[in-house]
Amino acid sequence: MAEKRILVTGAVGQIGSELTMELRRRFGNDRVVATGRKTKPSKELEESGPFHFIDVSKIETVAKIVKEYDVGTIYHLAAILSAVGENNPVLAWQVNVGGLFNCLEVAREYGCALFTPSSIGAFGPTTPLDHTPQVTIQRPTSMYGVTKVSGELLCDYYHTRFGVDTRGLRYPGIISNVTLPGGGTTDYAVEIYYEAIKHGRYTCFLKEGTRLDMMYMPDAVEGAIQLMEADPGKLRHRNAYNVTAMSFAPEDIAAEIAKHVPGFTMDYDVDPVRQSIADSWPNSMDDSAAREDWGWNPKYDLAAMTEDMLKVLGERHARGEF
Ligand code: AKB
Repeated sequence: MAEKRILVTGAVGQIGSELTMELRRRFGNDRVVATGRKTKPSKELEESGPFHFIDVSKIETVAKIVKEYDVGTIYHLAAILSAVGENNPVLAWQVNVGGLFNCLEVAREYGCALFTPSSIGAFGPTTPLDHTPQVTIQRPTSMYGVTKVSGELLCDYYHTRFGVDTRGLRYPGIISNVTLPGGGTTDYAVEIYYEAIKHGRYTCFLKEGTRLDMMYMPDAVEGAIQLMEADPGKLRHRNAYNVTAMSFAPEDIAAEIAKHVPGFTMDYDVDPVRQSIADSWPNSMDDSAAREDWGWNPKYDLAAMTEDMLKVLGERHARGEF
């Protein structure tokens, strides 16, 4: 019998574009079906394996692909990020909750395993903000957070009630150099590298002292695949695991960049919407449950990530890509 295929939704997005290519490298190009909603995929993504446009808020479009390709695992990444969600709460609910609900229903019907990211956004101002425990108060104040908590509950429900193999990670801010993030609160930590290379300076929309958990993309991709490959018997949590790799404030990342970009400077022009979202999120999470249950062990800290980001983006800039 042919091996079941893997479906990635949101494959054109920040995480999806890199996760899809890594899944294709590991499991074979033809085994990984990439999907997006509107944005044109890169040439590499489109030509290395199957690609389709679907709309996760229309269940029949998800079911059709799952049936046609005999999908066994869904990486459901299509989502609206926190700042965009705050500007358009209705859209955030429809995509983040409606889309996940549809994917869970399809997973139930066709017997698929399902990965979906939760976020540090699933926490709120009444959560302990330092060493945030795996199981704790979750009363977020952003619409994004409301959709993430709802999604975690749905994953728990589908696992307990229907036996769907649901797995998830509470991602922190993800820093990457292939596809830009689309409207999150932690985006400053990506933009700062592009601006450092282009202009040697950056204006930050979060204020000094705003500490948040962060992670470099190679660890984010590895974590998702590692969790999906983990022994199901070892997984104590089916909603989402806390995972982090580093925690820093804007001035820390600026200081690290300045070690490589002489004369680099940063000033601040605070965006009140994103600042208030960031203030409601943890400073640093406790990810010991992920370490114990399935061996989470990120490789990149701030120094190693900064070195790699500046090298990769420096090469892209020299090629005239931005
Ligand atoms: C966002 O800032 O919205 C995301 C997240 C932390 O979930 N990057």
